Amino acid sequence: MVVSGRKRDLAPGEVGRGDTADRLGVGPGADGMARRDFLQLGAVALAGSMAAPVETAAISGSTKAGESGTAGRQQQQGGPPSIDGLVDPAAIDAETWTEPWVWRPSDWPGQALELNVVAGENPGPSPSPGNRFASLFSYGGISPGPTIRMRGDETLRIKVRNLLGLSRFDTPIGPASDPADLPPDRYADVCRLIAERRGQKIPPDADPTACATFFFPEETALITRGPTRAGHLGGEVVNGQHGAHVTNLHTHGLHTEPNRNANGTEGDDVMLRIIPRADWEARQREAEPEARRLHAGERIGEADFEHRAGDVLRAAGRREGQPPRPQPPGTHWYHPHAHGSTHDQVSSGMAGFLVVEGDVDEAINEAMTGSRTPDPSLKTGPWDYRERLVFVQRVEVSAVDLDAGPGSRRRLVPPTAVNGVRPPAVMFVRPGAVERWRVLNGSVDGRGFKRFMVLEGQYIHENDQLWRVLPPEAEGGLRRLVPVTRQQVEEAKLPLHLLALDGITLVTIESGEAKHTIRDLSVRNAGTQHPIARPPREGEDPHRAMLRNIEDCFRDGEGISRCFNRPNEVFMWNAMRADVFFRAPAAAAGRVFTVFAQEVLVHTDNFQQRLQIAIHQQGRRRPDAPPQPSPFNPAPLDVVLAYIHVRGDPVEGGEFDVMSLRDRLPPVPPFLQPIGDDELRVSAAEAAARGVPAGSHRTRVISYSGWGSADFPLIEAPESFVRAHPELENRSWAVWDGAHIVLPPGTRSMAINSRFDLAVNGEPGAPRKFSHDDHTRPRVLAETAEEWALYNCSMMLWADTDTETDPQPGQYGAHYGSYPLSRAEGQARNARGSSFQITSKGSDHPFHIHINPMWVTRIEVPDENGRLHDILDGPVWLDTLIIPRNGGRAVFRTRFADYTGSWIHHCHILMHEDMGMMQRIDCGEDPAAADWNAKPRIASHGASGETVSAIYPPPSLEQMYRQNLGFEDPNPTTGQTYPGFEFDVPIR
Ligand SMILES: [Cu+2]
Repeated sequence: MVVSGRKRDLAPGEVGRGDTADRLGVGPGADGMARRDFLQLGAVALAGSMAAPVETAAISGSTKAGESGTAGRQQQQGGPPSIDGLVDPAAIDAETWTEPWVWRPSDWPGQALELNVVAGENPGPSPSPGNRFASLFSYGGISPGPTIRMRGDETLRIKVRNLLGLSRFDTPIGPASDPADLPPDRYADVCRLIAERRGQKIPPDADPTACATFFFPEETALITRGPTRAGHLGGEVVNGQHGAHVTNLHTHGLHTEPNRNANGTEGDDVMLRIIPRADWEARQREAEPEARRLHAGERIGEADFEHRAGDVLRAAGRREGQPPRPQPPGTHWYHPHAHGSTHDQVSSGMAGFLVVEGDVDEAINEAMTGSRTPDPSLKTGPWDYRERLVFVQRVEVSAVDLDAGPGSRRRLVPPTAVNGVRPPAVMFVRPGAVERWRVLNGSVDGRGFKRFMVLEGQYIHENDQLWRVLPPEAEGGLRRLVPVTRQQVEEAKLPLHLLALDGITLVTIESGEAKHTIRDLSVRNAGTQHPIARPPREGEDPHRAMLRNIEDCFRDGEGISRCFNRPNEVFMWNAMRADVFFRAPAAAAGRVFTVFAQEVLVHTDNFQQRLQIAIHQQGRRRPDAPPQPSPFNPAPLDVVLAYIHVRGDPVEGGEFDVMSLRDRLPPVPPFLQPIGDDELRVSAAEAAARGVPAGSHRTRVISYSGWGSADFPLIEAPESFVRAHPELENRSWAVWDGAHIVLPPGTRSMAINSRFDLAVNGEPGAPRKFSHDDHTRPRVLAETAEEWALYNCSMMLWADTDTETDPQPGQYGAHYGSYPLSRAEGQARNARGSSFQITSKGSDHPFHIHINPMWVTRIEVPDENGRLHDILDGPVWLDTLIIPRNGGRAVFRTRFADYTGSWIHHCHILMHEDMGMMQRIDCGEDPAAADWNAKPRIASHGASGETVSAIYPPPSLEQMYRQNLGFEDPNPTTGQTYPGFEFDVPIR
């Protein structure tokens, strides 16, 4: 492949570099990982070869280090994997299930849990038992961190010490392209430069664009010639990955002080930056006085946190003459949240459970064991009841540390760990036993969306395929593996009961009264078929069949319901928790079950695009050509989480009716009472202060938007812009193939628009990246409630990828001149000509808000014509929700109780957050300073989509395109306006 001087020959429908990354699941809009991670990954597989195609290396990397559940076993490529060494749960003597150690504040009155942040720059075999890989960053060398169990009226003290070294990585200032998405000639320059610096020789016939290596920002800066800022000077006023060694602590799900406590300890303040001591020392050597100053929010080396859980609804308490109430019980978690290093640190395994215990647990414990406070990890009582903590996380197993040395900046495809151990571990249960599992999806990238379920039988996921283990055919023979279809998975699911989502015990409204409840998950959409599980018709090509299945998911409301609401499973996006009851059938002695997490597949457009590419390639292939890689590469990231072996005598208690626990649950506390319309209505005084009609409601509309960089649409920069900004060559524009093309931004275009009420403001302007003092930040009034409508403008684009018939000046990689079309229109054109494909993809953004939970009334997925369909069975308390892509909408109500000050909302694909998809919220006590929008009407769960759209108008395709393509980065030192000129929306 010739790369210099002329356009790289990319066959129509052939995937460019960007798509390779995407196929690995480390690609653009949908995924949390940077492109350089993918390139590192190639480096591992290639072992230094510069000439081998990245695609091949990457795919073999995926197979070697992917999601297989049985590390270290021999694999046969292509056929069934070997059965040798696969655990036989029936043949082992002891449970291998493990959980992190537990810290209870009540055991250590007045003392703090100490969390030491450490790094292994060259993580080797793990010091933790059972862990195949050590974490790069961790709390004290283990992952996950210790489990905190506390009561809802206790105070939690934590000391965080940052033992990491100097933050070295320099951050680009202002416009900067993604180094992995430069045009081929520039990209080749980067590769040559890196090879030179490492003393490597590139063979003359090698394709330098296949350089499977890590991009060093310093070296890239030489190519793009942009200014940078030294790592130890970073600060939170920078978007993009930076400050790799700065840390802090967020208590996810806790309702607590968001800023400093009165006694000087820290609250849940993510603007806090605990900088390494080495950063501080380096700053003292800087000439600039500003650098030598300690900024507000910075702490050197350590910080002391204090969370008073029992301070809930104190204002209401004062009014009623009641003391503050305890924090409602719930399964929460903690993790670092320093802007710029959030993805790297959390995905490295820095996280732990934070369980608040209380009346709900006592009621269940008493019913199950006779004791209100049994040891939750011991099987007790007539049903062998116990709790299990299930922390599921895709772990970045080695150096994603931007500051780690060259030798250690490698990584494998992230394996999924369960409680820090590469699964599957084995649990033992007796027939009829009942367990409560607190499941946490701690994955923070775009491939973390999972369907959690338990399957009848033993399975392994290997060679990109799920296999069921069957007993030997003959005496003395080996167990056998048979491949399993998606429909067989649907049929193998065991019943589950749901107690809580995001740690919050379910609340339902019965005859006007709020009640805690438990949901029997077997009844939801029972008897329907999952569109994706439908087998090909007689003689139908399997790829075409699967493409039709995916399209059917979005065909209409019924397709969406059948696709998103499945029986006996929990759809868990990033950061989500689910408390479920599992009951071993009474007649199950000797049987094996599998705890399983299946990738969601409809949470991005990646899978649909891959199928389109595969079908197009099939159509073009010569009969004698070698077979193409599977379009399912990377295969769905399905993970076997654990095995259950049912053994021993049946439990004494007999068959237990889990739903009977519903009647034992305590009343819903005031903090979790659903937010009624009256709470959204403003008082006369408040209406007067804001100058709005009395009887109005407080509302707000916010949009999340952005594309990845690997498949950013190809657009040309106007000549006037290029002439006016020669300094931005290779930073925001480049010459390629005779055209002036706009370069994909290194921070991607992820951004937020908090002025997106199109009824108030028909032209909402560009979205904005995070800046602490951004004037567009929402201002809310303490002790009131608001209704928020969220839109997701991250959308798919379509283009003809046959550049012979549709020449596109400047086309390279996966960048095409692309158009916003409805899904239906794009699919119709794809059916007419397979070179017309999805070329830029949208992503469902998991929206998370700190401090207060959300009473979520609607999560609406657009069908192929853009009509919105609510996938919620009923309103639910959550602290993280998905805003579905392509113009999807979520609506919630939230109260700003107890705390004033500042906190944030952000995307929980944490790479998106680091890149600026985060916004500060101010909560104050002056009604005139609040900036909600007044509305005569508000939404409800039961309302039609059209009714809600009349209140909160949805964006047009054109408006969505504008939100994704342009953004403002208002940071005072590093900001930019992208792309920097007026652009037209391409229509075709
Ligand atoms: Cu996101």
